[in-house]
Amino acid sequence: MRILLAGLVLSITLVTRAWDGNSKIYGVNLGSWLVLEPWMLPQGWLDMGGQSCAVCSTCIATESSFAKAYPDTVDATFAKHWDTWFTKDDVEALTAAGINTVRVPLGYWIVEALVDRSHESYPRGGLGYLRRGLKWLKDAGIEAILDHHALPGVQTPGQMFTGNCTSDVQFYTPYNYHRALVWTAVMTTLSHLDSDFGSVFSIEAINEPIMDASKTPNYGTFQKNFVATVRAVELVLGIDVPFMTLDVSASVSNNFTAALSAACSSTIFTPEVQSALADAVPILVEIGVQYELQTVLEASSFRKQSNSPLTTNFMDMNWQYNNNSNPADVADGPQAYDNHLYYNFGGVADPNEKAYMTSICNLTRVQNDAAQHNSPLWFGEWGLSTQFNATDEFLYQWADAQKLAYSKGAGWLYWNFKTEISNLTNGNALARQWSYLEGVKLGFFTKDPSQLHDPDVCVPYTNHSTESRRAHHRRLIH
Ligand SMILES: *C1O[C@H](CO)[C@@H](O)[C@H](O)[C@H]1NC(C)=O
Ligand SMILES: *[C@@H]1O[C@H](CO)[C@@H](O)[C@H](O)[C@H]1NC(C)=O
Ligand SMILES: *[C@@H]1O[C@H](CO)[C@@H](O)[C@H](O)[C@H]1NC(C)=O
Ligand SMILES: *[C@@H]1O[C@H](CO)[C@@H](O)[C@H](O)[C@H]1NC(C)=O
Ligand SMILES: *[C@@H]1O[C@H](CO)[C@@H](O)[C@H](O)[C@H]1NC(C)=O
Ligand SMILES: *[C@@H]1O[C@H](CO)[C@@H](O)[C@H](O)[C@H]1NC(C)=O
Ligand SMILES: *[C@@H]1O[C@H](CO)[C@@H](O)[C@H](O)[C@H]1NC(C)=O
Repeated sequence: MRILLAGLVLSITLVTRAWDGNSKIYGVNLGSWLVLEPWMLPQGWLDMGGQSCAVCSTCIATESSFAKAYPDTVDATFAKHWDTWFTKDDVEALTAAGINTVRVPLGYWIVEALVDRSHESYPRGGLGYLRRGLKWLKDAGIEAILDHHALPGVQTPGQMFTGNCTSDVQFYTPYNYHRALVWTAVMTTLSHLDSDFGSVFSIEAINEPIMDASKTPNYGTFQKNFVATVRAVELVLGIDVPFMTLDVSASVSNNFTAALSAACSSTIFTPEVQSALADAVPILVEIGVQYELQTVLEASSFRKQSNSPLTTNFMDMNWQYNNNSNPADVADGPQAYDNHLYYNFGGVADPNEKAYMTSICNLTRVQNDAAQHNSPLWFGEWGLSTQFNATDEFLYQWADAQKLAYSKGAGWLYWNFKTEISNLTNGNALARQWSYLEGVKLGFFTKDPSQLHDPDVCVPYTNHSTESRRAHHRRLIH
């Protein structure tokens, strides 16, 4: 439960802030909303003025190249996209489909002050749409994970989802780690103090860093600083943080930004955390003005009595290799882990039905992660897409088997809640294997996400007995 004192208005909102670790996550990503990936809406992107090319660095195929090409109209063009790609009707459709959680991919540029406009360009105004969407989700009882999906300096080469398709990866540097921590301080503050953010229970530090840890220097230190930044903001808010106490002087107890400012000089925080908090203060003041949150941020009693901490979230340890750090080492309070699994890009299983089923039914990622203390683990991205032309009959099984595998962990979040249906996507050919709502419509997903068409779908692929294999063989032939 959290209590917000806004002036004379006392509002009490029920929020199960800390994810209890038991309830399963049945979720979807709100992809291509606040970080637009043109491949998911090819016609819509062309209509906006974007371009299509085989190598995304060679044309207008990302938000930054779009913003650079259309400096005068980019904000209005994107406002229209934000307004229409994810709507209240979508929230109703997700509710009807039993979805209880969403993962919201965000760019660093949603905190506009972090963009260095001398050489970076991104659309402005996304935060207003994020607030509106989170409020709808809260009202619908759907919880949200804020996913820092596109990092300052770009965290991985050659991808539309980083907002800037480039081979020049600059995220793993002190300057950009710092910007990501400031982003974290701002988002943590809003998650606790802006009632529209009431659906948020977790923040993910970084989506899909480079897998080869030798190319992500000091990522382990960043992980530590990420947790420390979230907990530092929470300590100022009066939320219990293990082994730490902070006296917030009465003189600032009605002005959160002032209290945060004062906390920056507290030596209980490392210099890097102090400086991230300090840089977040003026940004919060600005956001307060822009979104009429001044009362909440600067003129309300903010100390919490019973608010629970956010769940910090990282890609799991097994995402990386080559002497990588273990995010479990830096946990301080509730923390969860994220793994992504796609078969269509290759490298997971041979491109045929049997190999896919054998692989997913034997998946050991949950146990492997648990052995590294990376629990709870959710599968924050997965899909029905395949390297071969899948039949409808296979997709029923493929959906069931993946849901079964991922539910052995904390649950799953499908990529994506929807994709475009147009001539450029051959009607629903793209949506059939990438859109959850289309998959529900086509019957691949059960109406209740906790259910399966066939709970025994994996029995033939896990060698408990030769009898079960035969039983399945009959079913395939049938
Ligand atoms: C998975 O199941 C198959 C079929 O029963 C079995 O042959 C195999 O050894 C199992 N393990 C792995 C890792 O594939
Ligand atoms: C994209 O990334 C490159 C390489 O880091 C950088 O030089 C360029 O300024 C970035 N572009 C934008 C528009 O942010
Ligand atoms: C709250 O504190 C901030 C940071 O010190 C300051 O800029 C702002 O004026 C204060 N607001 C009020 C309403 O006192
Ligand atoms: C492994 O990483 C740690 C911490 O980042 C570092 O101190 C150590 O030198 C690395 N070891 C090797 C063999 O690269
Ligand atoms: C898959 O279907 C498409 C469209 O019908 C066809 O062009 C393609 O050759 C098929 N691919 C395979 C591997 O069968
Ligand atoms: C798709 O193409 C057909 C035939 O060219 C055309 O009649 C129809 O209007 C197009 N639909 C859309 C949504 O563009
Ligand atoms: C499955 O089969 C493999 C090899 O055929 C075997 O090593 C393994 O122990 C079997 N697993 C179970 C659970 O029977």
